[in-house]
Amino acid sequence: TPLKSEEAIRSAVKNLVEEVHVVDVHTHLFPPNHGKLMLWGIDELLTYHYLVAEYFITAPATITPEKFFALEKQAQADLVWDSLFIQRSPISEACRGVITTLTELGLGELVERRDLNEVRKWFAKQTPEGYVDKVFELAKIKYVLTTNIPFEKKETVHWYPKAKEFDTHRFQTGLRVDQLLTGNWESIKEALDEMGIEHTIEGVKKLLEKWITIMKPKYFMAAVPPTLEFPSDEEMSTYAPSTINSATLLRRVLLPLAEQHHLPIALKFDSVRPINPALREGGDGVVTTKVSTLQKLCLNYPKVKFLATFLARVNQHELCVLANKFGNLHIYGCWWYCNNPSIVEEITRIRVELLGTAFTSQHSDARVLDQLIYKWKHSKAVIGGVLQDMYVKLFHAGWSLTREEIQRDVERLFGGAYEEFMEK
Ligand code: FIX
Ligand code: ZN
Repeated sequence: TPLKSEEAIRSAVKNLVEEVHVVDVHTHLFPPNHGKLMLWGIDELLTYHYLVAEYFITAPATITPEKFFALEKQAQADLVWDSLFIQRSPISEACRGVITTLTELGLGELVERRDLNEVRKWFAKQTPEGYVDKVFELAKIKYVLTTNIPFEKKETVHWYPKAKEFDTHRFQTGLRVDQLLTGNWESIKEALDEMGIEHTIEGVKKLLEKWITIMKPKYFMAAVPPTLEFPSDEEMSTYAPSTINSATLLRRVLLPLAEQHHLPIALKFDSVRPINPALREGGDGVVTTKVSTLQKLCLNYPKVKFLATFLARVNQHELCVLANKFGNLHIYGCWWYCNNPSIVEEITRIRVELLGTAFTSQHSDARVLDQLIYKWKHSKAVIGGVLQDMYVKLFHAGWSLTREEIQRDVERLFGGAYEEFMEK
């Protein structure tokens, strides 16, 4: 039965978005059996690189990044807590996220008392396995995609020579290959040596094929360095066979592998790393690159599927137009510096207006398990609000809507469209 009024539509959309179980198409999470790689709990939340960067804007000159990072995690967390939550109100998006998370976990009273040590005691009573269940349930997650880097020893020990079981029901893998696009030959060489593979382009292909067999990834993923230009065939043909750089690794390794193994490539554009190295993970910046690099990829490689997200706000409109032209391109999420309510709202409006439901409205990029709770709650509030407006406009245009129809669309925007794209 059609919904009869604007109010009925608004309330149905609000409720359906709140209740939908999401596919989180990009995170940096690990399952419990990957030991220390699984980050969770209050001290990890407080030392998230977004908060560490924010902390340093306020930190006294005596606490340099070097000194800060030399401290124990708990001491780092104490500094962040004192500066960003006690000395001033935690109104930034990253700070508010910590509060939302704790509140949703039922720790509102401890937050009210600003009692960090009691919060720590609560977390000390959780087990990693039990906590994964709790967070997935609270955040309403179907499954997440993880970031798995075959060039990072601390990760590969969990896979090779003997692979640990991966809870693929809730954690699906993504093969992260930034080293190819940055042409980081040193680190590629190390990974080749580890498996006794020769140092050639063919060798890099072999290496990645091994990792595809081991990790069974759903896609390749890489951040695109701002300097990477799509090389012309002419340029490619002039490379000496021995020259190994990012252009060769892209054209002769990554793209052919993606095609042969039917693995989409998820790209992230517009980050520049690092603009302040002392801040470590928090030191990366945003830069506006050319959306046409992606257009050339989509056009020249029609058999390869691309997932893409851009960090620069100004590129969002151009990206939507591109996605409107290429069936082998799927937009996902509002990444990092775009994952703020004001920008999520703007981006979501443009996307719905140009693409309907053929995109993935958000990914969490969570590094700390608990962040799933706030990232999804905050995003859903904004995206849900935008969708309410869209459906109300459609209603006033003369289109009747049922709750089931809205539910179908909402499911697409929070994971269904991604799954349809992956199955294409
Ligand atoms: O490249 C990425 O996947 C980025 O998301 C991260 O490197 C970044 O540090 C981050 O966590 C942003 O949200
Ligand atoms: Zn990420």
